[in-house]
Amino acid sequence: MAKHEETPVPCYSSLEAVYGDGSQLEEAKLRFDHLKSKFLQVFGHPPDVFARSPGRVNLIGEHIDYEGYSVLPMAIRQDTIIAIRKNNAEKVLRIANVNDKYTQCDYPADPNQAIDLKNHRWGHYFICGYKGYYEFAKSKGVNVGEPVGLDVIVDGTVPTGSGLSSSAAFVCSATIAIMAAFDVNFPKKEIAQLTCECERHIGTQSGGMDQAISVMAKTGFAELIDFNPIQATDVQLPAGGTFVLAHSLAESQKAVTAATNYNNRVVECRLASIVLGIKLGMKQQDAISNVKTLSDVEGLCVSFANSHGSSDPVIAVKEFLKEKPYTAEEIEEITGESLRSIFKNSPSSLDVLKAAEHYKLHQRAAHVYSEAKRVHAFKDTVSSDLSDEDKLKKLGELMNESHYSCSVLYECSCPELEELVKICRDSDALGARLTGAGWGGCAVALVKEPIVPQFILNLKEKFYQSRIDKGVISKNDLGLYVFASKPSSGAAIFRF
Ligand code: NG1
Ligand code: MG
Repeated sequence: MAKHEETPVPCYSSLEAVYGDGSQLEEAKLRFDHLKSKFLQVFGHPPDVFARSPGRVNLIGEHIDYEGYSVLPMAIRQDTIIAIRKNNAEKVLRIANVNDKYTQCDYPADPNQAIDLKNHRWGHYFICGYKGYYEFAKSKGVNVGEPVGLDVIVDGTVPTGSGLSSSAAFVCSATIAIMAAFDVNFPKKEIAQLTCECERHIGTQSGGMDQAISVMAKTGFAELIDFNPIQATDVQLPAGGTFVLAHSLAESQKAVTAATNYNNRVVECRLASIVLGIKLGMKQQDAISNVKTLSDVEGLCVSFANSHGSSDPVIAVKEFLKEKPYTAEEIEEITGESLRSIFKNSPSSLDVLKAAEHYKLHQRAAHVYSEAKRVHAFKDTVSSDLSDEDKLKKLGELMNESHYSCSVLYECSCPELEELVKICRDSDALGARLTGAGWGGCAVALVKEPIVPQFILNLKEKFYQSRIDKGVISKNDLGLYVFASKPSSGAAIFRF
């Protein structure tokens, strides 16, 4: 039997395969019916086909996918559904949304169009998938023919800017919907790779975690995702624990703040790895040309650590990267080349250089290497012969350590997340941490199943009530911001 990730995205003729037979199915039926009637109303004909892809919560392994390290997310039930139909009459991509907040975006049916990053629009994420599909299909020798128009309606339930990957749910469902409209399909792992590259058209130098889990998830399992090549290994979480997601209500707009937040960290990691490479004996030019990520110099760091009786790459970080932030000039002295020249082929990195005052190489590298280890410790704990109770306790500790590292070394937390994580721990979570890119968005807490209702009540009282009183959120919407989550299924196509 082909491995799960080698098989194409499944195509179903009924909703049960994805949404089960409980209350989720009822909700899904309403959404699909609404999409259909809205499609008819906006475009004057019914859609041909639907695609869906879920959001995700990352359990552990933050800001290390783009450094080549494995991560451990699970899909959540919230997803993006897209209804689509080819429109041969007009060479226009008409992207509408069931939510009136997102007004219709029209684009030319041109796979070579540039995305206007200076003017962010929600429809840009669809264009990421559109461009990516054409690039990929051509590379696979698919006869793509002349571009045609597409009529599209989007319905997303993953809260935006929440660290739950609404963006990947959108990009993946868009890409898969476009493929379905053109009657092609590919192995899931190839779609995971392609959609990761697609999303980079929006200007963030993302790793591939979100797209990989959105496309490859399986009901009932978290997945250990490896990169280069992308691979997913099922992880069955211990019985008796539940992951609760809670929104800090600080929205992180990654596409807008990339230069100072997300891409800044990608650049800092690249600089840290080049400097480590040089300090560990590489020629300057070799390091600049060949070292892309911290995983590329891990071997050198470990060899150094070995000579000190350890296998921990952080030993090399402590030895060779100073704790005080580096100025650009200090790094250029080591590399023998200007930072502008090192990043000359990456416009989004040049934006980072413009905005940056200094570079914290020690802290970022220490986070990445230690977080990469925690992911494996998490996986090893799950498959160990500890009791479920002891496993859960250990997983909680690893989550707490991960949060500390994100907050102190990687500095991707924010005051609201700190407050929320503290409240989670004070309310007897076994562990709690920010999830996703950070700078806002959600925390994830591991909670013993029997206390989940009380735990959620505590959060409501200690974190949300004051925000309800101030009118930041409405009491009726609380369920959108704090909820327990089970590992859900990945992308799918529907033809009814
Ligand atoms: P969010 O911001 O939650 O979508 C981002 C990246 C991931 C990963 C995490 C941090 C994108 C699409 N996703 O996730 O690849 O790097 O941050 O672990 O940029
Ligand atoms: Mg995202």
